Amino acid sequence: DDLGVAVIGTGKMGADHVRRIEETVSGARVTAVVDVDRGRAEAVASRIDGCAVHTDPAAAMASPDVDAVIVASPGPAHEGALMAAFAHDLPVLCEKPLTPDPAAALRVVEAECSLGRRRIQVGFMRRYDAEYARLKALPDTGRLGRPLLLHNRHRNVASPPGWTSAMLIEDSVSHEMDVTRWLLGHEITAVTVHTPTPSGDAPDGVRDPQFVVFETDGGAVVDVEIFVNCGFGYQVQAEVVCERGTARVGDGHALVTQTAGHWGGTIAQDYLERFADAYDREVQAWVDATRRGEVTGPSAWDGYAVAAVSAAGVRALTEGGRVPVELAERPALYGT
Ligand code: NAD
Ligand code: ISE
Repeated sequence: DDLGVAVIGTGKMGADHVRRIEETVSGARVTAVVDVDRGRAEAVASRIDGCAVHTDPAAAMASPDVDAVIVASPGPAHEGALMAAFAHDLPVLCEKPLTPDPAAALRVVEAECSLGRRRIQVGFMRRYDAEYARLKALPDTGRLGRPLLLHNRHRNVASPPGWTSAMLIEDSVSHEMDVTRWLLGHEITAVTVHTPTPSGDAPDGVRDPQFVVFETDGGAVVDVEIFVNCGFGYQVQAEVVCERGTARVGDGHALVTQTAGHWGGTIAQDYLERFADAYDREVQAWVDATRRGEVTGPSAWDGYAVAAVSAAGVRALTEGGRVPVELAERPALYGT
């Protein structure tokens, strides 16, 4: 039987996950949508036969048609939705961040541990991107040797209304925090944030771009250029520098044209375009694992660790200097 999925939050990401489940993913269908803005949820549900509409996540989870949940509401609403999913014993794909605040993330981790088994996959979709997967496979060959440095560039066309300087760290650089931990297998131990004079195109008071540096417990140094009002495109690039070579992804896989005295190509304009295949693979992997009774992919612990690094990053941004990351002890549920 198809998995009945409730999607909580039908904004940009949630509506795209609904479309994905209906059009691309096999083995699942959307049986309920939830949004505090009922009209928005109704508009999304109107395209799907038999899809219920709710304004309260717990009401959707109580339905016998709901076997699993995708949380795509804003970060501060995640903790409540996750605790409700635990109470209804439902597996969850939770969009990043698990929660923006490490104390809330730790409460989620502790609640999951008291269930005694994993329920949550966190939406760090870059792990499902074909290019990042190739980068992850590389150092395993031993050919390049130990990773020493990881350079990242993360550029968005324009920040949404209401964006703050801290959100560059919490919403955007959080992806590089997960990539660093996953790709290198190191914990991030300290964060430093450098801020050049902001671009004239950044909204008033927003420090954009920022240059963020992580130190890791494996002795690597990682830098991230985050620039969310670059104007020209959505670009995510990563280069790992190892002892005997380097490997790099994200240079663009679009059509390249050459014509009288010029060459060029196109650049994706947002994450839904650049990471379309990654989101498809992420949601399909979640559906497949859920139907097998398993939970795989980035864990609540990974979500907590990123929240802890984000908190250090926001302190480094506001107070200056190098801020150590404070991490709780890793529970046995999440392995070593
Ligand atoms: P959005 O503002 O477009 O949509 C959020 C929706 O949630 C809105 O429709 C809002 O009315 C609704 N909402 C607010 N509070 C709610 C609550 N308590 N219960 C139910 N619905 C509620 O935001 P978005 O850009 O779609 O982001 C949603 C989530 O997806 C965030 O966690 C964000 O970080 C994440 N996201 C992930 C990626 C990625 O690349 N993985 C990209 C963008 C956003
Ligand atoms: C957004 O929330 C995402 O998660 C995107 O992947 C990221 O590129 C963007 O900067 C964030 O705002």
